[in-house]
Amino acid sequence: SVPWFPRKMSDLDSFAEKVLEMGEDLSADHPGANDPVYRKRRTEIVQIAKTYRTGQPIPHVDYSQQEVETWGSVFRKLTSMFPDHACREHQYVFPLLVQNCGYNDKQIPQLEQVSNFLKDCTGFTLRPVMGLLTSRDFLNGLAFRVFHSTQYVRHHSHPLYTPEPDVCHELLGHVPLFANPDFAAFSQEIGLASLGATDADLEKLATIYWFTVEFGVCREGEKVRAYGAGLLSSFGELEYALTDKPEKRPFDPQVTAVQKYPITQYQPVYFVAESFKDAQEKIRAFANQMERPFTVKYDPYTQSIEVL
Ligand code: H2B
Ligand code: FE
Repeated sequence: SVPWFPRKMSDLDSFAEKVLEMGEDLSADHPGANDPVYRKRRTEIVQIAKTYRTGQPIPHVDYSQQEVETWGSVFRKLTSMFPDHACREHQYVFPLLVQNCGYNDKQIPQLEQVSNFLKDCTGFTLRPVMGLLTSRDFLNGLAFRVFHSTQYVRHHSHPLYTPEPDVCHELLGHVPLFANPDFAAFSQEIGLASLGATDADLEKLATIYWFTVEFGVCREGEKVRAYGAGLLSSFGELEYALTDKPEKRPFDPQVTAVQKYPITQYQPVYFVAESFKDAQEKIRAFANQMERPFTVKYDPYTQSIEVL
């Protein structure tokens, strides 16, 4: 039987409390695990995600000075690297985020403002999330051009490290690319392919997501540049990825989908996309050969999925 999947945007409300391990709790190796003040603050912030429902504005978070300083360290370090490492689409959008959404090292942009900006660019919106969702739920959101975003900040003891997504990773790594129409279409294509996919196909799509949206690199003339958010939000790996140390293979969904990868160390292999349009077409072809007894189409007027 076909796994359940959301048919309309408000169906995403059912994911609100379904988070994996580091939701309200923190796993033992998290830098904030033994800091009760951090844990309390995080619990406070994730209440927003827990009670958020489709159509509501995302409530404002009044970030503390300590949180802003952590963001500031990440912001300064990464923005100094973007000119030589980020892909051209990221570099095009970044100044627009500075102008329109208050991106700077003195304040943490609010998800609501960023979400409205993305909506104007590509129809993508942000939804606050308590922590990691299952791959299925997370990818299903992309079918609606919805990106589940954390709203809390990593622990201040390690400003340049986090074992899980935090608002710095989302805002500096993911958000700029979702403002690009071709990248938005590519991401939605993965989302549409994930609706009602078998567990085996879903694992392949999650692997493709990993090697593209998180760790993707792309060709720019003679050079290779980063577009994956995991790279764009990690100064160490961003540097490493573009050197000759790791292997670079052409992006091909059939091959990429079955590549093994470590999650706690730098990637030994990266896949190089020719362009987001090309990558989108390849994903569509990949989705067409998946074993799914129906096809799906997104209707932006009703924000719902048509099943054909
Ligand atoms: N959940 C959240 N909240 N953010 C993510 O970036 C994320 C997720 N990534 N769940 C998913 C899993 C990813 O690792 C793939 C699709 O498995
Ligand atoms: Fe991410």
